[in-house]
Amino acid sequence: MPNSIQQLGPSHSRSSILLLLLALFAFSPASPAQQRREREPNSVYAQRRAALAAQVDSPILLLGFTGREESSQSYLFAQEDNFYYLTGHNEEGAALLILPSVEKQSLVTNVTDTWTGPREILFLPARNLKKEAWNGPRLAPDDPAIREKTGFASVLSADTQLRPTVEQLAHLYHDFFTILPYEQENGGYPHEKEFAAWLGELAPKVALQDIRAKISRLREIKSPGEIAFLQRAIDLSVDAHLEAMRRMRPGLFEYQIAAAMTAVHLAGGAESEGYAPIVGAGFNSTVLHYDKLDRRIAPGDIVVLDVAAQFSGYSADITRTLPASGKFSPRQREIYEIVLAAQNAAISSLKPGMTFCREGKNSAYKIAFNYINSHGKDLHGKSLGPYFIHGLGHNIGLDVHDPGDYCRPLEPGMVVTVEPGIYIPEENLGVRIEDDVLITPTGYQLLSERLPRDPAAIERLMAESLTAAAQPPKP
Ligand SMILES: [Mn+2]
Repeated sequence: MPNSIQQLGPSHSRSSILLLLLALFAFSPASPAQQRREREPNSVYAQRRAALAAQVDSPILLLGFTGREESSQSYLFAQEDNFYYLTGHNEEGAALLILPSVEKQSLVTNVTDTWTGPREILFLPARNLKKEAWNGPRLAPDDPAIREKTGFASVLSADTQLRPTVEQLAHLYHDFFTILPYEQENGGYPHEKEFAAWLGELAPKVALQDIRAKISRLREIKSPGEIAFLQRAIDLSVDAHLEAMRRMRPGLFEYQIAAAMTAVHLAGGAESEGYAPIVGAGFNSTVLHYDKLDRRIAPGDIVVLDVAAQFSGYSADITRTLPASGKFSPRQREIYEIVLAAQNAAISSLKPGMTFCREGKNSAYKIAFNYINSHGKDLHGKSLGPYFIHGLGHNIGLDVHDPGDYCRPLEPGMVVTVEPGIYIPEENLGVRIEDDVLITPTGYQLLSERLPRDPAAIERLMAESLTAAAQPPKP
């Protein structure tokens, strides 16, 4: 569509071009929304909001993503994770207000005047038929069944009622809670900055407090519904890794293995990849977040596949390391077995109270690190500890790197990855094995157990498919 501007001859005035640009802006469709296959019951999202409301003494105001976060043509709208966690709402331009469950009168600026409105409000954009002609129907505040659909008793217009509500609250409270901008990876930074600035302008006397840590704390413990979604994402990812084991051949490009895995995810019902697939052969196996995927896999290569699906918003995170030709070399097998034993030692230690901290007596990281550091040597006779260059794992959930503090003791209901690795660039040799684990009251449950890790089992599976491929087709 922007190309049509070039068809305007020089005779057109600047103002007509400006008008055209305005028209394009006004009528250009927002990005289509990513389909989420399933959703938890509304009561689950309501419980999360109630848990948050019980922890604050001032209103919480959150803005969902607008749908203008990216200009890429392949961008599919996907709600901001914290907003989705509290609402299950996956459409553009929504806002959320949660009032504290207990009013503390001392914190209200004018004690004779208190908030008598609803205790929580979902703000949605008004129906826009022009946009719907492009993108399909969206929920709107005046839908007859909007309360049942969203689980909110009060759904108001984001266009006309959000601003006056915020202004009214600004007269009553010293503080608002929102998600304050920070500049870490995946922080949603420009969106947060824009919203904080808007709030600051609208309510200049109100101090903005950060609610992020309180939501993160809730997100660390998964609900049964979240665990079920994660299990579906994990199962699809296991299927994809099994397919990769069957297909792996020297001569294929890394991207062809990734494509075969992605196809399994999508055909099985995944909405998308959990993250950009990593398929790294040879030297690329030592690049942690390798993203080029353009090497032709050579005989004798080792191949790291860190690929997983997203289902209903939740991402798995699984890595396997395969011998390109179907059989590990003695050196590859030696390093593989060290990583596997380190992973087994770390996994079997998992239970409430253990941590992923680098230090401390309950550190599962140290169990893995110490194993790696005391087994095997590099080409110079040195210990392998320095080749384990990342942490032991992280929480997974709505984000493949879900919020969490590595040094916080594990609790039942957390779902974490366990992913030790050894990366020796000098030998073109990287090995990572990554599995997804649910922490239970007494220990752990390995959610990705169906996918072989044992090197002999992997070689057997690869050999079976090579034999099958060598058979003449059945008549
Ligand atoms: Mn990971």
